[in-house]
Amino acid sequence: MSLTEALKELARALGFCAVGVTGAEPLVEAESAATTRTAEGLMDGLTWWSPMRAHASADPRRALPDARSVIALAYPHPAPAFPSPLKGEGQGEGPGGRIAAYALGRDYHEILIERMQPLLAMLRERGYAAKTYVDHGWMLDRAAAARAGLGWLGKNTNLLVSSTGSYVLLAEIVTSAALQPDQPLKKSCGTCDACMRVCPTGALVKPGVLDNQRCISFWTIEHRGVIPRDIRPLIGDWIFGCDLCQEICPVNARPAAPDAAALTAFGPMMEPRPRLDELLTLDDESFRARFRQSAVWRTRRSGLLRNVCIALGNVADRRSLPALAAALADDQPLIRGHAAWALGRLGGAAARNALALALRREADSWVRDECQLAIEECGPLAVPLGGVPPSPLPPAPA
Ligand code: B12
Ligand code: SF4
Ligand code: SF4
Repeated sequence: MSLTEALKELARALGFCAVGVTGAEPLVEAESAATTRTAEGLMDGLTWWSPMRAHASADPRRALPDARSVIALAYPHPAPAFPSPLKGEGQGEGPGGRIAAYALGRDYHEILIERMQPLLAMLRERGYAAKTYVDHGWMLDRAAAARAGLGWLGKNTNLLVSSTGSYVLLAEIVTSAALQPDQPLKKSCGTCDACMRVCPTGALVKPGVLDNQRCISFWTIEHRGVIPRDIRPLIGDWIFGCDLCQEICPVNARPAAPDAAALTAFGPMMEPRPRLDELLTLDDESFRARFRQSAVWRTRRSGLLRNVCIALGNVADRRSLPALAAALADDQPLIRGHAAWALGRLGGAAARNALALALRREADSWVRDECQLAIEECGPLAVPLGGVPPSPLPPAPA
């Protein structure tokens, strides 16, 4: 058996659902796509992204000058537990938020790095140099996978593995070994454009082209700080990532039976639709205990609770009013300001009272603005607060 065949066999035994090889030449077309998108502002907001990074990520030899081959790997992640419910459906005892399926178990970066170790060992035992990449390394993962014949790039920009779909995570091993290359697949989405039509924000601006600044996944995972007011209503009940353009994909609707052993690497799955008002009670310690092992950790507490407030504002279930009112006293202004926005969406006298009380003690100017705007969205005070609210509040009705 050749080294290429041995590596592929081992990769499959390790749970990778697709493995292919491509040469270590630069990913020229992908670099051009990345450069164009960067210039057009479609990558704006990713503070760690730059044209220099795009250029470096397209060159597998950058970190390993004697590289000859790239082994591209796809690992399955659990599919969403159920399709997105309609608004208000399945809310049980209180409204729930949605977490993208890839993040429901253990952080995939760790899983893929672990699973690649025997492949690295096989290469190194034979005297070859080898370097791993999983997502955060400087590599264009999808482009490498497509050139290595793992699947095709869908109109939702994701790599679609034939008979498996896009619920996969990608990794590469760049090596000095001269392996037998595979050819790119001659497959495409054809006339289907379901993902482009389902995207609630219009983020898929052209087939295969994503405007980062419109993608829910960007705002809920990558963006630090305040989420613009015009974006908030579009986020729906997503609190980490978004799977809508994958859930609709017909290739994902009929996948081959998932490798149960591979999925066990993700460990116990967290609740895919956690209660939003409960999440709002997490302090730093309980947030750590609940999410430290998961990709959700990336947002830290303040980012996740910001997202939770937005989801609560969108679901607009009055049962969440006490939790949102309590969040107006959080020590993080980011959470207080988004909680104020959510209360404005709920509206009514109780929300208005809570906002007016918060405004009296609030020192942060952005949170004050959010409180004032939210008060304007609520109905008039049912019970006057017993004092003249600070300007520019309208006078309480007699
Ligand atoms: C930055 C980033 C994001 C940004 C997106 C920024 C952007 N505009 O690309 C944000 C935070 C929004 C994001 C979201 C998601 N991401 Co992300 N992300 C990345 C990251 C770190 C870099 C991507 C990148 O280089 N973009 C630059 C553009 C130019 O490259 P590209 O997206 O690969 O685009 C290719 C295609 O669009 C294609 N193309 C170009 N023109 C055309 C035209 C047509 C017609 C077609 C069909 C294709 C096509 O060529 C491009 C080059 O290969 C990669 C990891 C990595 N190091 O590569 C993960 C990665 C792409 N993300 C991943 C995942 C899982 C997601 C989410 C599904 C998570 C979620 N559930 O919320 C969403 C999907 C959103 C979507 N519809 O794409 C996986 C994708 C797995 C897969 N099956 O493809 C990756 C590879 C991480 C990993 N190692 O597994 N992500
Ligand atoms: S992840 Fe969501 S917001 Fe982003 S392109 Fe897909 S459907 Fe649109
Ligand atoms: S939904 Fe249709 S167009 Fe979009 S990625 Fe899937 S097959 Fe391609």
